[in-house]
Amino acid sequence: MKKILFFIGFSLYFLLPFSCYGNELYSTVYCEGKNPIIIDGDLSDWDALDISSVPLPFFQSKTQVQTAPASEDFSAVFKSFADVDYVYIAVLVNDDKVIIGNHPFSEGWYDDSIEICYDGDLKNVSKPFYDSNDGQIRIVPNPNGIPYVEGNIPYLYIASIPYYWEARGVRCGFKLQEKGYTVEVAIPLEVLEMANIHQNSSFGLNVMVLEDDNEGNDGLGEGYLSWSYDPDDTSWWKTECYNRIVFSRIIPQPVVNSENPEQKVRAIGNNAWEIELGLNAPDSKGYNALLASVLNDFSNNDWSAAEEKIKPISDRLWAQLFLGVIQMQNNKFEEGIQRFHDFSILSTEKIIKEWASLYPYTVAKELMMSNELFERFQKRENWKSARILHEYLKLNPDDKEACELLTFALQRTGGSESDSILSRKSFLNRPITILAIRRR
Ligand SMILES: [Ca+2]
Ligand SMILES: [Ca+2]
Ligand SMILES: [Ca+2]
Ligand SMILES: [Ca+2]
Repeated sequence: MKKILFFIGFSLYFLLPFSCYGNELYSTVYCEGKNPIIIDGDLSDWDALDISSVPLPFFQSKTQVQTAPASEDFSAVFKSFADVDYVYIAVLVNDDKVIIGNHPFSEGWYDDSIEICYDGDLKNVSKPFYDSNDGQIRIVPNPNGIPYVEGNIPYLYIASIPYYWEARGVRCGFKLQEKGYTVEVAIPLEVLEMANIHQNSSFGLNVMVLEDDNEGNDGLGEGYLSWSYDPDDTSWWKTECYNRIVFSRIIPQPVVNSENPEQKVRAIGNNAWEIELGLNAPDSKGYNALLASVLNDFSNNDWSAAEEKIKPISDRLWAQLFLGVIQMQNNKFEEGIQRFHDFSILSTEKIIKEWASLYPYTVAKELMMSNELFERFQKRENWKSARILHEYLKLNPDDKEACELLTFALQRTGGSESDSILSRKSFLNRPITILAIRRR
């Protein structure tokens, strides 16, 4: 007996680092037809489903105070089900102070916000990056409570692009409540690469809720709650720790007595940049197949093929920004940066403007600094960073931080400090080929 116990203990010791801690199952219902749920943040339409809620048990602090907050200060549960088109997730958050709308696009995690991290097939989960059926969907309400969708897209350096998730057909709603808030999300099955839902279909998931109560702590929040145990906070770039949702019980097709009113998520002005979003006529029906093939190009590092596919989509806002990101990834820095610059002038939405104008600088910084990025790509790219900053400074010559970062990037490439500063001064009006000569 002792020997057996020893053997089990011994095996666990070796298995633990490789298998992930997250293997909890949430068993729920699915519907073979269309469910008439309205994605508006109001969860009263979920009552008829009679499904259980799951608490988010793990709290990770971002401050000196490590104890978990009281439940009325910060606690959350979620529930989920599916129909023929979507997986639906609802999150109920108790929060005594709801802080929203303070940060530019892609930095919503500094405020109160929700992250849905998924893995459509849970294959090869120890890989240090997302594959095409993995992703992070972050729901971030703007100051008026209208939610934006942020979140990392597979294979890209910095991969939160305005309107991308909406273009894929992801829909979300947010509603302030007396003691917190509620969020409702619909994710098209195509995004999860699930052809349909049948009995015991499953996919990987972590649900996280980020807490900010005062905009203190350098703008960072107090901490976050997580459904799966993810002590190193890796869910935003790999899927190793995710739990699993299983659709184990079919429910009858509900009676749909009237057409749903069109759920306009957001309209942004009345010009060529406009994107129309409706729950019943999602953009995704037209573009999800194309975007799936673009993600496949990404996985093969074929950025030019991806660029050619997105370029013809000239009347969609998301495509304009997505194209810029692909061009940057494809070393077309001048073209890409010009695109973001133009966009930051044209756009009428403040938080997207800020995102676009800062995007090249943020990528340059990320290419040198981030440990997570290093783990994902196994390299730092100082030269790429320097070239991006060079192009960026041509359009933003007064940006001191970018100037300093360029010096730093050049030092990292092996030049001496004086050499770097000299080069930096000569940068602004010289063609990029000057840089190429210095390359080792
Ligand atoms: Ca609803
Ligand atoms: Ca709170
Ligand atoms: Ca996957
Ligand atoms: Ca809060």
